[in-house]
Amino acid sequence: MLIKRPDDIRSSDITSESIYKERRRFMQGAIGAGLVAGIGLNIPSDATAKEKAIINQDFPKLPKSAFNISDELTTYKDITTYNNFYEFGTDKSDPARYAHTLQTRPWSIRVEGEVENAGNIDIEEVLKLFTLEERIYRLRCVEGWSMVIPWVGFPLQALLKRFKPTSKAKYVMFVTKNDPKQMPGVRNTLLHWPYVEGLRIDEAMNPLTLLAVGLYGNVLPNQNGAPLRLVVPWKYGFKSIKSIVEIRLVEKPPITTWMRAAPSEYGFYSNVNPEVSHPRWSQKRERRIGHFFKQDTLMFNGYGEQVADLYTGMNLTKNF
Ligand SMILES: Nc1nc2c(c(=O)[nH]1)N[C@H]1C(S)=C(S)[C@@H](COP(=O)(O)O)O[C@H]1N2
Ligand SMILES: [Mo]
Repeated sequence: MLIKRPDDIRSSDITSESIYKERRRFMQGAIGAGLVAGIGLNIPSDATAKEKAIINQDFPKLPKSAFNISDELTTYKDITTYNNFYEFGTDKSDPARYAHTLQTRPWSIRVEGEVENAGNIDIEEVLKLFTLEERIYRLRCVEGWSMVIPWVGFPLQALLKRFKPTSKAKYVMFVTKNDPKQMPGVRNTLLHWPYVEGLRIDEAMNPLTLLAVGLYGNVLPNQNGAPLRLVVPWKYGFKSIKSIVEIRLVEKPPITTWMRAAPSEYGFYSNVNPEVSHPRWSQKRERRIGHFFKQDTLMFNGYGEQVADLYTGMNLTKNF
């Protein structure tokens, strides 16, 4: 995020393999890598045999969500090898390389603060209690790249309601695990640990806001935020906090990790907005990982119909 400028992405992060794939798609015609309509999730036609073997193993028959978009899916390989998870290093390839040291069992999440029933919930209980579904969402990183990810998850509101937020619960704060033994990157003082994110309560309760436990019909790989991570599709990727251990309902907006690191660059809202530039680069266009040409970034990442109402009357240049 902070470290690389979008211009750096072109040379170093778009692999020659991706460019090769893009050319092949181009030759195959505009529909290119069309999706194989199969059992369970759509599998990109260029998925390797190994990828196909992984896909749909853990959650084979997921209900599809009405919120699913029809954009071509990013490949399993790109989604799981091109990551931001600074607890495991700042390079995009670091999380896939180093996150295997994260122990995701036993794992419990503490829900506390302005709730009637503060307490812990074990990840196994989470998997039993909530109805999982497939949610295909765009993810737009503040750096200028994007992906299309078939998540497995359930609405955050279902979990919050179980703990009964009080009338003082105006914001929700999320906290990532912070263990230097399992997460070598937290020795780096570039960011303040643990990683913290926040939402306004109405954003948290919006039906689009997801807690994800998997992707491509399989449990989340550690590098994608196992065992439980947030997904807020109309906000820049960094709001979607990984490997959550604490959810705290609060009265005041929490100071998030990126606000603390660079308050003039990262605000509390961080809504995807092509009209509001990052101080060091434009947000008008984005590069879909696996594609060669850039495309226009959509207001609220294309989710305006569902979420624009949340911001009526607000100045989104000030509240960036
Ligand atoms: N705990 C934690 N969560 C995090 C991050 C991080 O460094 N630490 N990076 C964020 C950023 S900048 C992005 S773009 C997304 C990337 O999610 P993905 O790797 O699953 O695509 O995770 C977000 N969640
Ligand atoms: Mo990001």
